[in-house]
Amino acid sequence: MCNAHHSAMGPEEFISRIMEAEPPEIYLMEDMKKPFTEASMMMSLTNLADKELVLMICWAKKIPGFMELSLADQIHLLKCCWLEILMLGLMWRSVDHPGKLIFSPDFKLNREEGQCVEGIMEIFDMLLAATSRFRELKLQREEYVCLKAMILLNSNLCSSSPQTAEELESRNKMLRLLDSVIDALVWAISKLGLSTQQQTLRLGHLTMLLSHIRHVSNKGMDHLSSMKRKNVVLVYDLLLEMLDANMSSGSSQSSSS
Ligand code: AOE
Repeated sequence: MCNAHHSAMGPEEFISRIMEAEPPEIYLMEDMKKPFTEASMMMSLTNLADKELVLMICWAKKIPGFMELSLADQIHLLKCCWLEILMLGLMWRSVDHPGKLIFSPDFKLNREEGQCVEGIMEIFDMLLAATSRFRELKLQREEYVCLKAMILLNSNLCSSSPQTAEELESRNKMLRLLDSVIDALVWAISKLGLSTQQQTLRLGHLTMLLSHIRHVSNKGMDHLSSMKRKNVVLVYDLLLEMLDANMSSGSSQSSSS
């Protein structure tokens, strides 16, 4: 019946809705037995991601219009971009702490601590570099929440062309939603008191950073799959179960189990 509330919403309200959707801070609440070993650091990172992913699903559901997409699109979008979303969140938490990655308030790492996990320092350096760029740009919270929603809605834009009428409709909804997020970002930038020229440049710089985040995420995925034997696979199965339980509740069609 009433889809596309968001297009009638206006950028100000749209931003306040996605600000409200922001997940709470997560504490790892483990007693960090420093120095880390490769296994203990990977375990802590995985435990954190595990908690964050549950909250990420709740977050996505609160984005105006997301629940009106087909369940298949909802799942596909989250599958495509979960590591990018985690990484952007990490960069945001770390933006005021040069040289450090603030995974959570009780789990902060500097690049040297990456030494104990094979191949992780390279990823840390890319994360730190992108974080520095956000610091240079003085990223604002309103802009950050828009970028995160953009990552989600942009993540499967170039994959498989829709076949059925339902798929086509969901894809069109997704594009209109992306329009709303872009409008919201433009509005947020317009509040900063810059010249029109500077506003346009800022929009360009911020959106170009998204391609770096995609790149780091791909590198992170490669790294994670090379770590597969270190219990990461086990968590994956658990997550899939939770996802299933979480997402089938909002489904419009209930033909599956
Ligand atoms: C980045 C940000 C953050 O908040 C937490 C983490 C923890 C791990 C870090 C990663 C990060 C940055 C890149 C690192 C990585 C460890 C190695 C890599 C440093 O180089 C990520 C731990 C990931 C654990 C994997 C769990 C499997 C998830 C499967 C998700 C999935 O396929 N679906 C369908 C779920 C989608 C849910 C929304």
